[in-house]
Amino acid sequence: MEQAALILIKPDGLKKSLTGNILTRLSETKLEIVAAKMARVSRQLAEEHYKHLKDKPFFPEIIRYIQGELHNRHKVLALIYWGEDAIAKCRELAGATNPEEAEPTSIRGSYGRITTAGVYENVIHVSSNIEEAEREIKLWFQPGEVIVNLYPTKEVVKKEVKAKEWT
Ligand code: IDP
Ligand code: MG
Repeated sequence: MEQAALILIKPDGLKKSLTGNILTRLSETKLEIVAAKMARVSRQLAEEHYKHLKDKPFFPEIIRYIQGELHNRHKVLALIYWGEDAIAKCRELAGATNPEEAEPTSIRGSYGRITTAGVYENVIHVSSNIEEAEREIKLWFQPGEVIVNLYPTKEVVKKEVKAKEWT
């Protein structure tokens, strides 16, 4: 089934200059990239993204991690991969959540680590199922930033919205 997956190259992936390597690995899937952008991660976005982990003891640390506080890189590269079995294919290449348990040749197995504070720094986020992918994609991207119509949209007229234009 054709589906979409949200991929984030996390701040450690950016700081370690792994973007090229990770995208090369993901290109093995032959999936299509249908959206990509650098994104700042507000506390609100981070907490919403990881809301299913709110009660975990490591929650405050992963919020700091995804916001770039641990690496002094306050951004992530967000992409949407689209195609046949996109989620399973990307998760397979990413490897297990715990980088020590991940297949050594997987992205997380190759580049991840566990910090002394116990955070799994695993360089990449991949949506875990179709429902989560839809929730996450709607959180990270506006419809106009995606070059295919993934989910139903509606037209709205926006009045007096402050926006920046090139001078
Ligand atoms: P996933 O990223 O493989 O889908 P999730 O359970 O959604 O795994 O966890 C989100 C992120 O939180 C992980 O990618 C990892 O960075 C961190 N994390 C998950 N479980 C632990 C843990 O037990 N200790 C430390 N960090 C964790
Ligand atoms: Mg997850």
